[in-house]
Amino acid sequence: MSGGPLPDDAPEAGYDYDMIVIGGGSGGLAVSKEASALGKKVAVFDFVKPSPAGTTWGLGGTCVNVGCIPKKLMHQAGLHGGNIEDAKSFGWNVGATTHSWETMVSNVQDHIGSLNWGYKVQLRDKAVTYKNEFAKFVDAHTIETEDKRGRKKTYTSRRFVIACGGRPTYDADIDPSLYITSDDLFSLEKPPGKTLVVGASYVALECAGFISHLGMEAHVMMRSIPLRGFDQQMSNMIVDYMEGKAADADGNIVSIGDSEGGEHRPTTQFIKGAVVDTVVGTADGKKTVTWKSSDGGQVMGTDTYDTILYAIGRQACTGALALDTVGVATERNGKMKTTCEQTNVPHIYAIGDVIYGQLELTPVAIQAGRLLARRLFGGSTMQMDYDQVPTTVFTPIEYGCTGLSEEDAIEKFGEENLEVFHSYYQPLEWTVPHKQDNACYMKMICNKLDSFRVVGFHVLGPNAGEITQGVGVAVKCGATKEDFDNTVGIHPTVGEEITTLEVTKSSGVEATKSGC
Ligand code: FAD
Ligand code: NA7
Repeated sequence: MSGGPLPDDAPEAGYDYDMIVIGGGSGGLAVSKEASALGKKVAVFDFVKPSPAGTTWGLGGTCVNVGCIPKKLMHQAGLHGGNIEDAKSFGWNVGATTHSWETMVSNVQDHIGSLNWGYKVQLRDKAVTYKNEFAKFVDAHTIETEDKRGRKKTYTSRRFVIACGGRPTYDADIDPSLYITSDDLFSLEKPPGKTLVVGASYVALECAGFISHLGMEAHVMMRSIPLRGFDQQMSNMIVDYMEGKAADADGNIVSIGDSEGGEHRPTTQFIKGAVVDTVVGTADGKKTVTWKSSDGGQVMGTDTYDTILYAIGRQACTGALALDTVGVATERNGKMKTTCEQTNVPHIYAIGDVIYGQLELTPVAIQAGRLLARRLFGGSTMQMDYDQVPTTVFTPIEYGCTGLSEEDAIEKFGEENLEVFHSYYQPLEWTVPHKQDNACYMKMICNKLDSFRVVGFHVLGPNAGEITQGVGVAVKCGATKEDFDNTVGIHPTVGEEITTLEVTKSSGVEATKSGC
């Protein structure tokens, strides 16, 4: 179809498609498959511009290629190192072990390749047109696209869904050839070696965690607090664990591994209250970093690294969409404010990481996409609920949570109206290898004014994600503390702790444990 902009109420048959989706990641694939299943003519455009280091990848977006999937697999690779150590205590005669980064990357990338292929097959089976072309708007109902050979085309659609996600933020003051981001890490051909991770959130701590657990030195440069937005007690406990510290029986933070017979596990060094000042490449390909205090002040230190990994947040990829030509408003970070996933332009919708003020998580993008398609084309009225979304940070000690952080709960309900039940605990499987007694912790935040309804749940320990997924359902259903107490535990599991929490923070009674 050609011609100028079509009126918004033009018959759907007048356009090339009923719906064009820009971005074939978690959200874009979900919304396009659902809309097609509901009988609509749908096209999805997905194109990956190479990172400054030249990395590119296939269909499926961030999660599959440079996010959740390779991250979780490499986290698992790191945990296996610890499992091999633990196995000795269980009687296994384990010889000298080494880790091959190259083997891990090759196998992880093979799996990703199979997922990329699987998505193409799914789109074909579900009659969604897939174009490996980069899209931008030229008018309200038309996009112009460009493929990798520079060939341009235009397509029209009745509706659009912007699902173009985000890419890592780069430090404008540092030469990008001197560092990498999460876009590059998971496909690095050689091990990163001694690594400085800049940033102290989700991506930074997860990557530093598995790098150190794979046997390389990892330092984290944290300019303020860890895991901004997450419960700070839990976040600081993660840092303590990564630094090789944990609470003793009296609740004091001590270094582990120092005591005789104590645990020896890989640690990560934190450079706190600091930001990068300069990075200089050395003749042998290393990078010398100088850092200064984050209040902008004096130079604090310098060190030389094999790799610098920046994980200082992500920018929405909306800058290249020419959204101003169609009047879609964006915030300073490039994200869009939406109402029920609708932008300020009625026939243009947004889902996933590009929505302003919402969680950047794969299942959130998928759920929002599916529900949007069902509302648009299936007569559904079901809205996406962005509250009480469970999530997990895959640091060496995993952290799962759902509902409010303690800080947010206090702000919302008032400290006097909350009761926090908490406990340190030791997974049974940690006892034989004598792993730290009080590194694992759980707390349940309850609203006293509402039958002790659980408004926040937080757990630090092995398999935290698996536990939190189940608890997430209960919390979403409005479970009270009594509901958890009345549920019979599964023994001996870590999860049974949710049924036995007794000590309240307000009582001041020690919640630490020493052994089983
Ligand atoms: P994306 O998946 O980013 O997809 C957007 C797609 O659009 C991309 O393929 C992009 O190349 C393409 N595109 C962009 N612009 C255009 C254009 N103009 N034309 C055509 N195509 C375009 N979430 C979790 O739930 N659990 C985790 O454990 C987790 N771990 C993560 C680890 C890392 C290191 C990172 C970076 C993220 C992680 N996330 C995790 C977040 C998760 O990956 C994102 O929330 C999710 O991928 C967002 O999906 P999306 O559909 O919004 O965008
Ligand atoms: P986040 O969650 O946006 O966090 C960014 C982190 O980087 C945070 O610790 C920031 O510190 C820090 N930061 C930001 N700018 C700088 C500079 N210039 N120097 C040093 N440190 C800086 O980003 P992530 O990449 O971890 O995660 C983004 C999403 O991807 C996340 O929601 C996951 O779902 C996947 P601050 O706290 O602001 O001081």
